[in-house]
Amino acid sequence: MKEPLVITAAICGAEVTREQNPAVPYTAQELAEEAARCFEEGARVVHLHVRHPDGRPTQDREVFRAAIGAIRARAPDLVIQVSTGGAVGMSVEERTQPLDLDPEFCTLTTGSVNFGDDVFLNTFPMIEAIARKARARGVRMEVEVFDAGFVDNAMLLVRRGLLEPPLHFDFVLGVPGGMTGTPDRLDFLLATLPEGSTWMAAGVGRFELPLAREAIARGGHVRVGLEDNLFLRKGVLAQGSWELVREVAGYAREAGRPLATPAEARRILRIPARA
Ligand code: KMH
Ligand code: ZN
Repeated sequence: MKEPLVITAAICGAEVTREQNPAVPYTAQELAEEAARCFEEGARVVHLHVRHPDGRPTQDREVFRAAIGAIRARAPDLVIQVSTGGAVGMSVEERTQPLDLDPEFCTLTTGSVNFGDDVFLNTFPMIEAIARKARARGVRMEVEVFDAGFVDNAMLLVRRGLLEPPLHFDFVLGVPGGMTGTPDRLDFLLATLPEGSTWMAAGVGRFELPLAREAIARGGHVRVGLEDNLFLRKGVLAQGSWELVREVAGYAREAGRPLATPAEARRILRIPARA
């Protein structure tokens, strides 16, 4: 049997707005509603950012606490992955607040990258501080790869004792300023992966759905959602991240990949069971 597919839903992000797509959730209740719908469509992980009620991104611990509580109430089996990336320009202290809540899973970006007209800054001292805090609290990390050297940087952190293999990688491809989202870029990154790693692909913008198919065909996992892409098809806004999850679940069916159960998703991602 083929490896079950883990779909992550990136439902909110820090950059996309309701002006661009009215389905972008901001409040705890909206995030929970969207997360639950994504779970029903087959997502097993929600990649979580939070917002102030007016849509401004924040990494405030209490805003995360409210969102996580609301999501757990609606979809108790869903893995909640908190962002430590936040929005460009945030400090490490700001970005790492959700780790205080002992989440199951978090992100760790292992390099800096041009991000549109901005820079998503992750110096080694910043990366190490985030990894140290996650490690100290026993939070499983997903390495976010926006550009070619980020896998090598992650291996440097392994040598420094801050990350423990086998690692799990997310190739976020198609950000203007980072690596583009074509199959040859995916293949390049896969060739650099250390033995035993798990991985998924998150195509940005028009790369999202084509890259999902490529990842499924190569035995990887997939992230989709409004954080990365607002459209179901050219010119057609997605009604929510759940619709993008539904689309990918259809690709999995066509490819003969079963969708992971919540328990399988935790096993595949090596997320320890928590009390
Ligand atoms: N919002 C981006 C600048 C993450 O969540 O860990 C960073 C980001 C990565 O979204
Ligand atoms: Zn994110």
